[in-house]
Amino acid sequence: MVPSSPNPLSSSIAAFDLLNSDIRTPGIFLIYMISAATFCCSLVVDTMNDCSSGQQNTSSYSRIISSRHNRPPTSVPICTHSTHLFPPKPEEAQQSAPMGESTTTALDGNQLIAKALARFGVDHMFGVVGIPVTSLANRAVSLGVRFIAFHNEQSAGYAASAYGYLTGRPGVLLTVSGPGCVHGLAGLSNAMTNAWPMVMISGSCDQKDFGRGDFQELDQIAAVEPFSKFSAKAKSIKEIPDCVFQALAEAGSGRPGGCYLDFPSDVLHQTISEAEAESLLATAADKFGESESEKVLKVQNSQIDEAVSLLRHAERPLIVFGKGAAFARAENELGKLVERTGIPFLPTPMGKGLLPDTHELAATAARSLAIGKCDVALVVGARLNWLLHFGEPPKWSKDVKFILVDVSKEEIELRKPHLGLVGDAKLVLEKINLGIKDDPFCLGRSHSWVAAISSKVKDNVSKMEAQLAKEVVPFNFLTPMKIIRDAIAGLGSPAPILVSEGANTMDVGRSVLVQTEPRTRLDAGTWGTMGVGLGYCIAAAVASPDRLVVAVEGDSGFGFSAMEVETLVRYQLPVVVIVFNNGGVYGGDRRSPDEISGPYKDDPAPTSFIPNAGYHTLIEAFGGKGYLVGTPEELKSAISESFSARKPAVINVVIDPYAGAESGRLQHKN
Ligand SMILES: Cc1ncc(C[n+]2csc(CCOP(=O)(O)OP(=O)(O)O)c2C)c(N)n1
Ligand SMILES: [Mg+2]
Repeated sequence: MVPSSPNPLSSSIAAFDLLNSDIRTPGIFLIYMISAATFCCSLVVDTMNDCSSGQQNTSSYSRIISSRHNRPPTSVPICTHSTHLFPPKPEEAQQSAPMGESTTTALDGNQLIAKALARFGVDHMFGVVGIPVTSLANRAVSLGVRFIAFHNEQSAGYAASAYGYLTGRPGVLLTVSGPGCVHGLAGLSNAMTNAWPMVMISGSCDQKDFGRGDFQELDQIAAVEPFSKFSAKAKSIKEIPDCVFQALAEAGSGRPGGCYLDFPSDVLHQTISEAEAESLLATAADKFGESESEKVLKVQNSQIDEAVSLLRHAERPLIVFGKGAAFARAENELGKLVERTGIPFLPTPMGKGLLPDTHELAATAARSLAIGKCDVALVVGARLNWLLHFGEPPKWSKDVKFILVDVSKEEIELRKPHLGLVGDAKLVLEKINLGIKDDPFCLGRSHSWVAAISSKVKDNVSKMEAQLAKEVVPFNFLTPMKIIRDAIAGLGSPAPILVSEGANTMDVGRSVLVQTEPRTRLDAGTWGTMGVGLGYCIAAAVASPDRLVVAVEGDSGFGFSAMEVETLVRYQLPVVVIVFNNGGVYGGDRRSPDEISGPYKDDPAPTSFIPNAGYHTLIEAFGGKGYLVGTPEELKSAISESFSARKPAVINVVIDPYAGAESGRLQHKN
């Protein structure tokens, strides 16, 4: 234990004024036996209900749908078929095809879901298989959908959410029922919070056994409700195409977010003729295809005129943008606006790179001045939440006029800006640019506001560079961060995707590491979520195969998903994970001895992990490359070798356990 003392790092970082962000059990055999018996009974019952007679029941089996978009549930003709508890082999599927139809063309629920996903354009799925979804994963693979198999649904869910962000198309997570679905909620809620498109698909227990304590039974529709913008349960095979298409379309429409699909085990094993499947897929594609992905633009020309006028007449204008603008791929329009008007800009953490951090109008290193003194702030695809101090004094001036550009009307109603522009960031910026083009204005370098910001930036950057110039061993955070920064810069374009989590590690990294290309930074995000790291790395590597992925993570942050290093090695992904190992959450034990008493006072501190843990050996256990480094030379050599190899690697960087601060830069929230 050490007495608390003022932290040299926090004061030097404070000077550099940057954005704060932020069973299988032995009993399974018994279950199989019971399941097999149930299967025989249900076959008899279901055969009586078989729709080969052409009868349909549309009243009592309508699909369970919950949508925050108030879309009226679509009534789907329902047909119950014989149920299987195990994935039918092709020949079994043929046997269970309804009488009178060709026995060579029957599809089961797994195949139909896979077809619907592939037809919608899903190319990757992330997840953990098991009862009842293993066959679904295999069916999808057979149709060209790559399945990335994880150790834990949390990581797979984070991967799906980041994949949605990076590609602009919903990332898909597959989980088993009950506990798998619960683990997946981590990813689903992360997608909702970050406004990233994602669909979680879970198998669920047999419908006729629900409520009787079935294997991994859970009311999954109720469980996902707080974390999804839309959810649906297919209660019959015929409902599958509509459910899949609608969920995928909803995930990306309006404000993107998480959607959920529930497929009971019996539905996965029902069968349908190929002809009928094709017709249902075509209908679903018609209903939920293109129209859902239309971009939102609900602004009047007069509002655009007002926005232009506010910017034109502002004395101290500022453009703030976030990951909503990154998701909308608004970089070109932002670039035009900044070049044309000469207005300084400030990205939020994941907005970094939309315009290069090195741009002369980047106000990142003068953040307090920029937000504290601006009189008009155009905020694009960024929420005025805690990350932006709610847009309130004392961080912002009380007279600042906000022009908010957001895809969600509700967000604008919540923040009550001076002017709200509802629409996709790229489309709204196009209109603003057009509005300015006819009567252009530009502040210019000598404008007092631009000059004040640029002078503050120069001042803070030179203070930071002076800190970075010192080689401190045992490592503080700055010395290794500078080495990483320079190595990344040396790679040029395409820039690597940077993944970052941790407290001190992420805070310092955000200040020091430079982003020059859009969507090249993934971090703990709006929720400050630890554990996203490896899932994000995997998503980034498969979404952008031309880019190296570099993760810079605290040892605690890394530990949340560290087993996924095996996944990196299994798929041979070009990911280098650099772990800042300071022996725990924020580093060493900072409690004073008189602070702790009682029978467990000699236990390790809640913040402490095993000192000098051999994190690099984790990846070696699976055949990946591990490095243990403690000096600048060792770090440079490990980085140079692993960056060129483009193979999975973990660099374990030993950091002084007392170099950081408790809660990093969020001590005021502690
Ligand atoms: C899911 C989740 N659990 C717990 C936390 C609380 N928390 C914030 S930062 C952090 C880890 C900080 O330690 P480390 O990653 O080693 O970074 P360091 O400050 O040591 O560089 C934790 C556990 C969180 N943000 N998210
Ligand atoms: Mg740590």
